[in-house]
Formats: sequence, structure tokens, C-alpha cells
Amino acid sequence: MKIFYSEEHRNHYPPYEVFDGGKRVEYFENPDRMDRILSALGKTDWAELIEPTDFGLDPILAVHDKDYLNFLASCWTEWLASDPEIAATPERHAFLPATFALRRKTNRPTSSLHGRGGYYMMDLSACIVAGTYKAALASANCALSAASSSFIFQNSSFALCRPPGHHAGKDYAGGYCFINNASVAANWLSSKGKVALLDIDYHGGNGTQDIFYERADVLTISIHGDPDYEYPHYTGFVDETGAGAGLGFHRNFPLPKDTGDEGYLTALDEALEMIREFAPNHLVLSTGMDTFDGDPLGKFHVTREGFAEIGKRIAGLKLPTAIIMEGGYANEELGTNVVTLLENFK
Ligand code: SP5
Ligand code: ZN
Repeated sequence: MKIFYSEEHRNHYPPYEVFDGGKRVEYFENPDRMDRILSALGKTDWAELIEPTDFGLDPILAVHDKDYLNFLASCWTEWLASDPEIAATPERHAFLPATFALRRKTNRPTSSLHGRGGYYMMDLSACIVAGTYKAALASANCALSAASSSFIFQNSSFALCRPPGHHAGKDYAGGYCFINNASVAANWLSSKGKVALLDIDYHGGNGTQDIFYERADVLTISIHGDPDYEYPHYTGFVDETGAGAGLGFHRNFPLPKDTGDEGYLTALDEALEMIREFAPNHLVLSTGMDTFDGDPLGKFHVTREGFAEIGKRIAGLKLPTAIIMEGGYANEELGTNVVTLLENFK
């Protein structure tokens, strides 16, 4: 299986993120996650590591707002220039706004750095540092390379994306995500045929939902912790089913705390039935492993055997699939869990 991976992600490693209550913690979405996956893939005889192709900005701008992307590109340099103390100790800093725009109709990003920051960010976990923008571009190129490979060879491939993407919308970052890799891939594929995007990350795929909400050519489905108790808190409810031409082409499966293999697989079967009925030409799989029992950011109890069965059932669709890495923070088990899922798509 072709695995698209870039070393560029290492330069995106913010020194902290901020949890509820203002608590600074180590950045959970760290480079070690990739090392664990690479190490597990290295022990198989089927993983072929490939550098992504550079697709340029056009396929990214087909999904994201130009001014938002410009903000990501220049944010760090502007932040450094704003304060000599930051410039003197850049490794201790990350850009984060402390005021957030309510998306009222009259709101717009204002010209100051914080005026853009609070508009283009939804929380305190999409921290921007020196290497963030280039890492995000490389990550999107991994997803595009996987999409293109799956299309050309009509088989499945894996984009080992970091940073992840599914919380990022057209013009906002959040939840460790800057560019919505899976959406960029799905949108690219949508010019070749019908696309289904299934999001199995533990957190609701709010960015993906927003991006395709009014489109009927890309069916989006997310299975996740109910926003009644879980991040991203304000979206991912069962009554959000698309709008306009896209009505009926989005579906959320919010699940209760402590969901295990059985409850998860029941929801998955219903999602897979919807995909079969939609009869897409391609599948994009937003693959978070944070549903795992013991994930520090999750409240589900999906087991290793669960991931084997999840992989088997999704692969049973027999669709060329671009598998896109999203979250998963139980680093010690992350590599094995990813390989367990991928085994089914060889
Ligand atoms: C891609 C992805 O999985 N992003 C997830 C971002 C989640 N950020 C919110 C974290 C809230 C952590 N709550 C603290 C629980 C610690 N026990
Ligand atoms: Zn997640």
C-alpha cells in the first residue's frame, strides 16, 4: 500500500495548548504520533513510503478562503515582529488569540493580527508556530497524493497527515487542524465522480460538515462523541442533515460516553448502508484512532479487535479509498491500531 508522508510535520510542534479553565498542557497532537505509526508500518511487508507530490495552492483554495490561507502563511512572522521578547525566545511561544469572533453577519476579520486570529480560529488548540504553515501544506499534499493515487490505481492508499484536518473549515482553524486535508482530497476527487467522506475520528468533523453542507455530490458522514458532552460542542447533532441542494447528504451519528465495539459497529453499519445507497465512485476515510479505549482525549472504548472489524466492514464497500490520518493520542498503541485498520485495505 502506498503511504504518503512528509517530514515537514516535525517543524509544527507548538510548546503548549490550552485546555478548559486556561490550563496549559503539552501539545497532545505531537510528532511522536507519526513516529509510532512509522515504526509500526516499518514492521509490515506491505507499506511503501512515498513523498507527496506538490499540487500547488489551487486544490487547497478550491476549499479554503484565500485571506484565511494568507493569515496562516504570515501569522508567525507577524507575531514575532509584534514583541521583542517573543522574537528572543520563539521556541517558548505560539500564536493564539484570546478573543474570538462570534460569527455574526456583520463580523469580519479586522486588520490587526489578533483581529484576524480571533476570526480565523475557533479554539486554543490550533497553535501556530514557525513551521505550521509549511507543515499544513505538506499534510494537504499527502492527502491529495493519496486521492490521486487511489483514483489512478483504483485502490486504497494512506495519507499519513500531520497536522490533521477535519476540524478546519473554509476559513477557520481549530482542534489541531489548519487545512482540511480530507475535504481537499474529497473535493479534488469530486471532479472525477461521486464521493463519500466517512469520518471515524472520535470528535465530530465540524469543518468537513461545514465545507460540504450544501453539496449533494459529496456525501459526508461523521460518527463521534455526542457534542452534548464532547468537543466541538456546538455541532455534530443528529438533526444537522445538510441544507439546500445538500439536504440529506450529511449525517451525524453522535454516540454516548463509554461506547464500545458493539455500539460503535451498530452505528457504522448504518453509515455504511447510507454509503451503499449513495453508490459513490470513491471513498475518503477521515481516520482518527481516538475512539480507542484509553485515549487521553476520548471517552469511547473501541478495542484493537474493534479496529480490525471496523476496517473489515469499511473495506467491504470495495471502494477505492483515500485513508486520511486525523487524531489519536494514545501514542503507545497508535501505530498498532493504525496498522490493524489498514491491513484490511491492502
Ligand atoms: C483532530 C482531533 O482529534 N482534534 C481534537 C481536538 C480536541 N481538543 C479538545 C480537547 C479537550 C480536552 N479535554 C480534556 C480531557 C482531559 N482528560
Ligand atoms: Zn479527534
